[in-house]
Amino acid sequence: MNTSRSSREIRQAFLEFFEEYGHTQVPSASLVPVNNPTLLFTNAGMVPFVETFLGLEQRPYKRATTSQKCMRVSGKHNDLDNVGPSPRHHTFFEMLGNFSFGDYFKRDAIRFAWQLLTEVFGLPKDRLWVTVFEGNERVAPDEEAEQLWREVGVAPSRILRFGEKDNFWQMGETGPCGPCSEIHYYQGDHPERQVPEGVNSDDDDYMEIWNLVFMQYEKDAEGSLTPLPKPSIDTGMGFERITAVLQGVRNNYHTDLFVPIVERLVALVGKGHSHYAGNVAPYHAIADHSRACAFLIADGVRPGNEGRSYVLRRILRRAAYQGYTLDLKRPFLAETAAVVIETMGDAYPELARRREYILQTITEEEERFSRTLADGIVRLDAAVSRMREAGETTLSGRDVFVLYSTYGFPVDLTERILEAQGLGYDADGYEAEMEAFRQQARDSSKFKRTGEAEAWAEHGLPASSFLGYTTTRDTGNVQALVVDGELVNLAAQGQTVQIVLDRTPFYAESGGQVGDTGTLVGPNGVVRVSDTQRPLAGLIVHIGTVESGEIATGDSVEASVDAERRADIMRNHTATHLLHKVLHQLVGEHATQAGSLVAPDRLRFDFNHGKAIGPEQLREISRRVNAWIREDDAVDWRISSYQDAIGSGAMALFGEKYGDEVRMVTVGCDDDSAFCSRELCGGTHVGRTGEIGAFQIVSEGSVGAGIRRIEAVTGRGVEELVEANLSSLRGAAEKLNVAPAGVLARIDALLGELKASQKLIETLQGQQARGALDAVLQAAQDHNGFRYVAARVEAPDSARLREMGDWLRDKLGEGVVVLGALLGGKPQLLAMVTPSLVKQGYNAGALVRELAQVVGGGGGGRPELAQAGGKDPEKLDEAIGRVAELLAKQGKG
Ligand code: ALA
Repeated sequence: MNTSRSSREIRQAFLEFFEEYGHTQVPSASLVPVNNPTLLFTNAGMVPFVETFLGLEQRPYKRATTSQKCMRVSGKHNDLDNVGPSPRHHTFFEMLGNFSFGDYFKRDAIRFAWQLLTEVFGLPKDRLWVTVFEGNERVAPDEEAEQLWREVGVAPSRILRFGEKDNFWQMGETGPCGPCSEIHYYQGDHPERQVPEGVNSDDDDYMEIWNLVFMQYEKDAEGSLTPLPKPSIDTGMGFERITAVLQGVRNNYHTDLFVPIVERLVALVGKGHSHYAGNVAPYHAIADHSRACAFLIADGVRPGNEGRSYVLRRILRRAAYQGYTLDLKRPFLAETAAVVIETMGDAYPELARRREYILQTITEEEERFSRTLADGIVRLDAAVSRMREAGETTLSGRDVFVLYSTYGFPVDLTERILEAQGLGYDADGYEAEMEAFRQQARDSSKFKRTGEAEAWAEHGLPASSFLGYTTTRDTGNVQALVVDGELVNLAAQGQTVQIVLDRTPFYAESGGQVGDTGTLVGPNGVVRVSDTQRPLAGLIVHIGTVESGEIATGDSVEASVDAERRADIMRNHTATHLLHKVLHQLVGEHATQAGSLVAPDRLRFDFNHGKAIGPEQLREISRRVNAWIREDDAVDWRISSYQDAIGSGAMALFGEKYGDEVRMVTVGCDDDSAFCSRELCGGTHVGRTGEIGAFQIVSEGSVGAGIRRIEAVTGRGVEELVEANLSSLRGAAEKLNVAPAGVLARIDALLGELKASQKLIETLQGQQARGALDAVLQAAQDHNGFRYVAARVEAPDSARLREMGDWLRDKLGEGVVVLGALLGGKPQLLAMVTPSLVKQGYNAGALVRELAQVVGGGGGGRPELAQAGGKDPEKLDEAIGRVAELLAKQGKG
């Protein structure tokens, strides 16, 4: 065995071995599965090929080999809790695999695997074990595989049978599946003591390294198995494990994949290697999670509270918390993630490309977590105080769960804090909450398929050729007509139809570009096409209504796309590429596409960026795109291999699935061009940027955490925008009676005038009110040696009424004030009595109570100040009129 092989060489050796046997090397797909919102993460090498196995998608090759980025943190394959303590479990890992899509089957799969392990990797045969499926009520025991293993030279005593759990593989509750055969490796020190019982046991000396799945069935939601169109092969070798074996170490964390990360961490913690040796679990968990975080963020996932984002948040916070237990109290994960980027950036260029963004995202989330940790401690303290008051010593499972789920507060931290205070928590209650939570996660990871694609696949139609890159009008033959979900031979006037032609210039909606509209004119009728869709790769379906006559299969039709609409779409599509590139230049490389709509009237572009883009920067973006338009650069495209395209710097989109052959659209990039965009794209584009005419951003905003949206118009859209804006400007100028250029100055002047007028109104109102109050004061009457006022006034609200009362009372010095006003049509009364008169028995509260009765209301207050409301506005004057009489009564008392 060659122990000096680096992990990079091992990966390469695997892929090259299969390439020699006619397998196409396909780059790893994104960790975020395409078109599959229900599968959280790519969790096996076969995930990108699911539709190929099911026969729904054709690829240009029948054999493939990959090193696929995988995550297993939720759903059926969930290893999170083992990560750290276990020497060989990971959240993120690489899966090496070889695939046959209806080409070779068991015999070659077994032959290849054995040859690679024993000849290329040089593993001793007497340390290898293989397992096969023992069968169940539906699937027979895999005697064939057993026989084939014997034929390649495996001793019969080393071939074991196991049940469904180990030897029947499925990705999720539904989807492609089949019996499998695993290869295990004995890594112990006593090969002579190997026993069959060690395989699939807890004994660490025995380790599964490779799984060969004989894909034969599709499992549906009811659990029934339907044979696949063609038996296929899917294999998965744990890359970290085989690296450990070939580097002669028993722990994956001791391979060159992890050592550099752990070393950086040891340096950061600063407690030396002996501390690491005594605390491997947190060191290893952090190393694992640093990889997961870097790769997830590189694939466009951001920390958040739902789905994938939540998983990233949990992993990142789990790592931050492990650091906390190592006394790392400052953000540190960017440092360990940087090692991941340094060591794996060449195999996975997306890491290197998005380096700054990855590190920044990690640090921001760590900072958020340390604030949450502080909040969680406050919450926990409050819960502890409540417990103490109630004389309890056990914190409820619900509380512990809420701390965990809401504050990301790890349960062992809660436990430690409680313990330190002689308290405990309800572990069973917590487990029950967690189980309910896990169940939810499982339910949402179920694998589903769309019925539409399935239905079309059943019709088994050949792919249509797309002519629309070079023309908008051509002839084609009707291959299939569907009315109400059924294949028909004829559709008549008024019917809604779906039509497949052998060739068509109509573009089917994809990559954000909307489907074309137009007409299909046949010998006996006309179909108006209102949309074009692509339910399956390669299948173009025209959706429309038979406008006149009828249309039949076999008809030769003249297919005409609405050319003007299409031209508008093409302008917007090319402009989207220019915008994307300019965003990279002005906002940063991380500003990658998160969604896009290319319609005739506008383009909408969503991209990853954490904050709003200011008006000046928006103007600069528009200016640059327009400069590019004026450069009139050629827009070219060519088909190339994915590798070459990426190698030449083309932007590939996260979450997009690319075949081996891709279409690369290039704008500029030659010697005389100041600009250059290269993007993988199947859409239709203008021939030169000058055709776009002009570009104008109409809005910028947020559409979720970390995602911004720009909407813009081009060509005719800009014309319309300019016209609409100019016409309202002209309208305003006309109304203001100035030239358009003078509108702003005129508005400023008018606003100034308006403000001055408002001020004047306020002053006059104040004066008027004071005048009225003066009159009230003048009319004060004498009573028993003091003066009082009793008057009806105008007041806008009770606060102003109160102010008036204060003013009058101050003017009187000693006395009584009673005011009545209608507020919102309802009578309101206010009474005030100065302190010396209160001593003599006068009482504002008693006054108001009696007066309020007159106006049909109630209220009261203190002897010095009281207020009341009533219902009967007609009686307000009568109430005021009774003041003298009431004062006379009070004075006597
Ligand atoms: N898809 C198989 C696995 O993940 C190879 O084990």
